[in-house]
Amino acid sequence: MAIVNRGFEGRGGSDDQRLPPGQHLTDGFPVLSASVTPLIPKDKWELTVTSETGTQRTWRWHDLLALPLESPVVDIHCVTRWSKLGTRWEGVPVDAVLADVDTEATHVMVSSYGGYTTNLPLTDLRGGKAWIAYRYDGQELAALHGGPARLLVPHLYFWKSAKWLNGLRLMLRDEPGFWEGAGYHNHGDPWREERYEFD
Ligand SMILES: Nc1nc2c(c(=O)[nH]1)N[C@H]1C(S)=C(S)[C@@H](COP(=O)(O)O)O[C@H]1N2
Ligand SMILES: [Mo]
Repeated sequence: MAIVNRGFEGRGGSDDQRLPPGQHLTDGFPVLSASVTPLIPKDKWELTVTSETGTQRTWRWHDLLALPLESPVVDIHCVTRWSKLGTRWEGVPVDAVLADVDTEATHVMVSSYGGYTTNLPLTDLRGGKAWIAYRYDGQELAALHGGPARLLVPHLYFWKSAKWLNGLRLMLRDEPGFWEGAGYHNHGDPWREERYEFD
């Protein structure tokens, strides 16, 4: 297993400075799921990356473990107004699964076991800003929180961090995901309070 284990620091400053507008701190770790928790054994888990031309590459559990491991420590912000500071994750940068993908895509549709979807600009997933996380706080990521593996995109509201990650579909045009098609903001930057469609 390749271990790089770069450390990451959350945004600096006092707790207040780290709290985006309209958010409050929580010490717990609330569970927010639009579906029942799908239970995916690791040896059945797959992540399929599909390019805009239809070329697919599927990563299985042992493929994921062979990629460089990073340990981001990040603040997370749910659009329902809770934020949690300094959460400790381990996972693989999304860059690693996109490295060999030949694409002109501008956007990505992320999909989950259970049917959840969320869309992002490709630039929000690249450049060391997003991870495929499979450990949380020193333990295997619990199924309730998206295990075996979830997306972690801490600079956007947490609904973009799809649990039970199963697919990344590269797109030449943007399309709304589950919440984005139901009145939530297309982008979801907590520092700009991009909560709802017309914010
Ligand atoms: N597959 C899936 N991913 C999801 C969700 C979901 O309902 N299904 N909820 C989102 C929302 S709104 C939030 S706040 C976080 C919650 O993650 P947690 O339950 O680990 O706190 O997961 C996000 N990812
Ligand atoms: Mo959320």
